[in-house]
Amino acid sequence: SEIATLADLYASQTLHPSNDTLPNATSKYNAQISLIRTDITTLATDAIVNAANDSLLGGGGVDGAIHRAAGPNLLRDCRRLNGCDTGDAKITDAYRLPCKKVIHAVGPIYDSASARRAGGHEKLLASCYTRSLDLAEESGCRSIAFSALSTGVYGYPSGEAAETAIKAVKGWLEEDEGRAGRMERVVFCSFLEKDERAYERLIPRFFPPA
Ligand code: AR6
Repeated sequence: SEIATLADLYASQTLHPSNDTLPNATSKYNAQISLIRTDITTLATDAIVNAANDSLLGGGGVDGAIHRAAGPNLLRDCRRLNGCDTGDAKITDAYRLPCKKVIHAVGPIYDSASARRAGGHEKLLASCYTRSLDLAEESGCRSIAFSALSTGVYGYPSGEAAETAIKAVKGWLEEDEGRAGRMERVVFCSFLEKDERAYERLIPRFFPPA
C-alpha cells in the first residue's frame, strides 16, 4: 500500500490541524500537535510509538501490526533488549516501516494490582509518554507519532488515557524552552473513533488557541 508522508496527509487534510477541532492551527502548539486516525505503520514521522508489553517480544493490536509491517529484524532487535518495565520505553530501528525509529512503550493495565503497586496507572501511562519523548529527542527525532497506549487490550478508558497523554506531552514540551523547537511535531494517532473523539474533545482544552 502507498506510504503516506506527513506532507501528503496535510495536503489531503486528513491530518489535523486542518479544521475547527483545532482552532488557530498556526499557534505555537497547534502547529505542533496533530491528530490522525489511521494505521500508525503508514506514518513517516521520525519515530512511532508502539504499545508493547514488558517482554517486548510482540503481541496483538498495534504491536502485531508494527512487527508485521517492519519485518523480522525488528523482533531480532527487540530480543536483545531484555524486556522493558511498565511505564518505560526502549527504542529500535524501524526496518521496513516508513518511519526511522520505533519506540516500544509499555503501558499499564488499567486498574490492575501491579499498576497500583507501581504508583498507579496514571503515573505509569504518563511516564510512557515522557520517556518516549526523551528517547526520541536523544535520537535526534524531530517528529513522533503515538499510538493510544493502553486503550486496547490493557483496558484504559479512552478519555482518561487521552487526557493523561496530552498532559504528559504538554508538560514535557514546556519543561525546557528549547524542546518545543526541536520536537517539531507530535502526532496522536488513534485507530478507533472513540479514541479520536476523546482527543478532539480534549486537545483544545490543553493546547488552547493563543
Ligand atoms: N495503528 C494505530 N493504532 C492501532 C493499530 C494500528 N495499526 N491497531 C490497534 N491500534 P493495543 P494496549 C490501537 O491493544 O492496550 C498487545 O498485544 C487500538 O485501537 O494494541 O496498550 C501488546 O503486545 C488502541 O487504541 O495495546 C500488549 O500485550 C491502541 O492501539 C498489549 O496488546 C492500543 O491498543 C498492550 O495493550
